[in-house]
Amino acid sequence: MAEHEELTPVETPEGLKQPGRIQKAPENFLTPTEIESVTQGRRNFLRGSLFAAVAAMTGRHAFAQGSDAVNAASGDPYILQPQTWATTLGKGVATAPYGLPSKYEADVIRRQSPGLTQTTQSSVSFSPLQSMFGIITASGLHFERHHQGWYDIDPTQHRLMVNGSSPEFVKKPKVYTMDDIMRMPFVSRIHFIECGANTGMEWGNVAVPTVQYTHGMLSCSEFTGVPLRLILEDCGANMSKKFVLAEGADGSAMTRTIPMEMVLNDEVLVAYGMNGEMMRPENGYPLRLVVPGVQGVSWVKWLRRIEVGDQPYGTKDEAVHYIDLMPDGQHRQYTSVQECKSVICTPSGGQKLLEKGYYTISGLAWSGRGKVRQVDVSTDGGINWKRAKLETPVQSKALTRFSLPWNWDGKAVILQSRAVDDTGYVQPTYGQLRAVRGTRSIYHNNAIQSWGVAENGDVSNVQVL
Ligand SMILES: Nc1nc2c(c(=O)[nH]1)N[C@H]1C(S)=C(S)[C@@H](COP(=O)(O)O)O[C@H]1N2
Ligand SMILES: [Mo]
Repeated sequence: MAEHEELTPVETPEGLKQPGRIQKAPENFLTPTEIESVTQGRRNFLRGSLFAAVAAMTGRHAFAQGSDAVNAASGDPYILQPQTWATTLGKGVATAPYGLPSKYEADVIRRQSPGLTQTTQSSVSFSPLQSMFGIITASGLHFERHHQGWYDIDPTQHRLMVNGSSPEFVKKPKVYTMDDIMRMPFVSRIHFIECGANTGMEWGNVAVPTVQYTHGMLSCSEFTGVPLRLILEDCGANMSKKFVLAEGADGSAMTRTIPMEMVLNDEVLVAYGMNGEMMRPENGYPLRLVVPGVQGVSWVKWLRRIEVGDQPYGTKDEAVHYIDLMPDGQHRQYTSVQECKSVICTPSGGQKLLEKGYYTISGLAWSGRGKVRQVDVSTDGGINWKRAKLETPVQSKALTRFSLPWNWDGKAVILQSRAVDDTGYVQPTYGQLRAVRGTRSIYHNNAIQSWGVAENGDVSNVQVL
């Protein structure tokens, strides 16, 4: 049987050029050479990528308006021709023993920000929020933040040690193997993780072009692991001590103070699972701390030690980094909870609305304090607001997907979303945030994001006070 043949690429028929289409950000297109490097070893890739370009233009970013019949009538070859995939044998089962995305999705990848120094070990890759659906981040698209690169640690060589800063704080200090940990009772919970520096460039009025770079240090997964409380009790820890220290096994000496209060309510997990499988090496395999609602840096990866203590540790990543520079020149320390925030992902910066007409505005909202209660969307730069629909069930300290139907009349507009959490806290404007926090901070920017839509349909990052 001959290998799969690609269809001969055909010009997009006029009938397919429908209203209501969104074009991807130009930088989110891959060149054929880049697609080749992603789909290496595939035959006919050039033809395939041409076809991909056509498919991308008319595919899931297109908003069909009941015009299939029109297309057929105008002679759409994709509906009239017998397709290769209907007339030949497909590929065999398990030709891809571990399933991968379609090659036509090769532009949906993590990226380093053009606004940051392109380093390798101590760097960030951002999640492509503009291309994601629902609330779960596919594991291969989970953002990465490493202070000294990542490791694929052999789980048989990984250990977790539990001790006290003073011997009487932990009666039976222990060293656990992965086998020990995985025999214990576990829970699975869906939570977002956001780096405290997410949206940090915007403090300094730097408008990075796409939502991937403004908000992409954000992901949400189902995590599986053992509540830290159980492990501490197993070691006879004195649970009335106020803090624990979490330490990673990598060379960055990542150590963070976690309030015992969070451990006692069973939210902090020693996790090994992510989205139904062992977590990915980039995200801390085989063991990481999950600290729901708290900034990413406290989610210590490659977790190797927990110490029980009676005061905050003030480690380098608590004294020098992840602190908020206030207008009076003082630093605010331990502002760890990620406050309520939201962002529109489509349409968003770098995309283009190709025609006026119907669109579904869609985005994400979250709060480190609990559930999202409400999201409002404005299409006039914050003067009028409409209540968006929230996809249910809304979960605590997890991403929440919102959407709003919208008819674009072809005029220049400014799109915004504003979230409210179940404590009643309302996501601030830039004006409100700067009034308290000044302009020179990096961390914990949860201000309302604005996307300007120009008359020609170009969407760009704009700041509204
Ligand atoms: N051991 C260790 N843990 C770490 C880090 C690290 O460099 N080393 N980076 C932290 C930071 S700053 C963030 S934002 C999150 C990122 O998690 P991710 O790479 O799974 O997205 O991990 C945190 N845990
Ligand atoms: Mo971070």
